[in-house]
Amino acid sequence: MGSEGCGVGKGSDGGNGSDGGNGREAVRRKEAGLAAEKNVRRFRRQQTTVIPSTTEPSKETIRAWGLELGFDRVGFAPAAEPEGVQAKLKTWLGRGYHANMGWMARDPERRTDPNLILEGARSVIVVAQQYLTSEPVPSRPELPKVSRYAHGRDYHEVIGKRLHALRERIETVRPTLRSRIACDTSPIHDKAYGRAGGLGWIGKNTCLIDREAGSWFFLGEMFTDLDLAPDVEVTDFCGSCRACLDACPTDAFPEPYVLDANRCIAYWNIEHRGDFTDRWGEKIQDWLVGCDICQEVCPWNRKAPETQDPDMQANEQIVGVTLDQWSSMEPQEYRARIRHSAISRVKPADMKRNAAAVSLNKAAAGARSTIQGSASTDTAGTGEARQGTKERDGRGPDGRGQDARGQDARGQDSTGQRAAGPDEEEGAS
Ligand code: B12
Ligand code: SF4
Ligand code: SF4
Repeated sequence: MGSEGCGVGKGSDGGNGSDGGNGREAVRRKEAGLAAEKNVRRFRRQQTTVIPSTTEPSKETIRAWGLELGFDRVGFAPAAEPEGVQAKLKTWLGRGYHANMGWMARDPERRTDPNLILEGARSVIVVAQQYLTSEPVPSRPELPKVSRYAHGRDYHEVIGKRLHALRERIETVRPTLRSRIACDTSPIHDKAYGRAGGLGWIGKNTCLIDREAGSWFFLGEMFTDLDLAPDVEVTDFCGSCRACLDACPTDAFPEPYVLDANRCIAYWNIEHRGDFTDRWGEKIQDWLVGCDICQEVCPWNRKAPETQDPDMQANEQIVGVTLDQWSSMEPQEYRARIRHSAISRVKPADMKRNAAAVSLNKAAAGARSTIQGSASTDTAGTGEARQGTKERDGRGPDGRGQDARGQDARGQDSTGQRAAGPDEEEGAS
C-alpha cells in the first residue's frame, strides 16, 4: 500500500546517527542551521572516502540478527537500479495506472536509484515479514471483510522498529555505518529491491512471491554502505497459470504483471479520497478495506505458513467491528482504534463511505439470494458468493473449495502435503 504518499513516514527514516533523521540529529540540525548541515554532508562524503571501514559484519551474521529480531527472511540486493524497473514504472505512470495517487508520480527516479536514497550506497538489506494468520476473512460471517494486510499491527511500524534494531546491532561492529531505512514509507520500489535480493519473483498479480512463503509478506529495506555480496535472484514461477488474472472481479490487470489501480478494489477502498465514482461503491462488493482475491487464488499461497508473530496477529479492535459501528464511529474513537493499524491510511470519512457502500452491497446480495432461493432449489451457493460476473466463487484455480478461512486455498489438504505450484501442476517452465 502507500503510506509513503501521506508523507507521515511512519517507521521511515532519514538515516542513522551518521545520516540524519533521528531525534538527536533533527534537534542538532535545527540548532546548527542549513549552512552547518551542508558542512555535515560534505564531511560525511569525505568520511566515506577518507576513512575506509576495516570491520564489516558478514551477511550471515546480519541475516541471523534479522531473524532473531523477528523478520522471516533477510536478503541482500545490490545497490544498483533493479533491472528494467525505471522504464516499467514510467510506462505505468504514463498510462495513468496510478489513478489519483499523485505521490506515485513524484520522483520516479528516486524509487529505483539507490544513490538518490543514500549517497554512496553499496548494498541493500531486504527483509520479509509474513502476515498470514489463522484468522478467517471476514472474522465472522456478519462482519465486513478487512483484508489480511490490515489485521495486525501496522507493518510500517513493526518493520521500521525491527530495522532500526538491526541497524544498532550492525553499528556495534561497524560504528561508521551509513544507512537509510524504508518500508513503504519513502518513494522506493520495495518489490523491485526485494526481488533483486532474492526474496521472490514479481508475479502476474504484481505481488512478490516466494515458493515456500507465498506472497503474504511485507517488505522493508535498509540501504547501506556495507560491502555485501547480493543474493541470487529467484526465477519467475508463474508459468502458464493465470488464476489471479481470471479471478480479479474488476479486471484490474490490463495484462499480466501490470495492475491498473483505477480498476482495483484496494485502490478504491484505501487510497481513493472522497466519494466513489463510476459505481465503485458497488464494485468494492463486501471488501471494507483492501482486497485479497488475487492472492487468495494464487497456488503458491496454498501452503503459505501462518505466522505466530504477536505483532501480526489479528486485532479485535479492527477485525471485530461491525459495519454499523464503523458507520457511526466518532472520528476521535476511530483514530484511537486505528492508531497502530495500517488502516490509519483510510481517513474517517472514507471509512464511513466504505461501510455505507458495503452495507448496501450486502443488503442487495441478501435480497438476490432470497429471490434465487425461492426460484430454485439449488442451494449450492449463497447470493453473496454469486454477486457480479467475475466474483470469486470461493474456489481456488483448481476448483478446490475454500471455506471462510480460505483453508483449502492455502493447501491444507487432507494429506497435509504441500500443494504443487503452477509449474509443477501444468508443466510450464
Ligand atoms: C502503490 C501501491 C499499491 C497500489 C497499486 C498496486 C501496484 N501493484 O502497483 C494499490 C493501492 C492498488 C495497492 C494494493 C495492494 N498492496 Co500495495 N503498494 C503500493 C506501493 C506504495 C508502490 C507500488 C508501486 O511502485 N507500483 C508501481 C508499479 C509500476 O509497480 P508494480 O505493480 O510493482 O508493477 C510493475 C512490476 O510488476 C514490474 N514487473 C513485472 N515483471 C517484472 C520483472 C522484473 C524483473 C522486474 C524488475 C519488474 C517487473 O512491472 C510492472 C509495471 O507495470 C508499494 C510500497 C512501495 N513503496 O513500493 C505497496 C506494496 C506493493 N503493497 C503491498 C500490499 C501488501 C498490497 C495489497 C496486498 C494490500 C491489500 N490486501 O489490499 C494490495 C495488493 C494488490 C496487488 N495485486 O498488487 C506490499 C506488497 C508485498 C508483496 N509481497 O508483494 C507492498 C510492497 C508494501 C510493503 N512494503 O510491503 N498497493
Ligand atoms: S486486489 Fe482485488 S481488485 Fe485489486 S487486482 Fe487484486 S483481485 Fe483485483
Ligand atoms: S495466481 Fe498464478 S499467475 Fe497469478 S501470481 Fe499466482 S502463480 Fe502467478
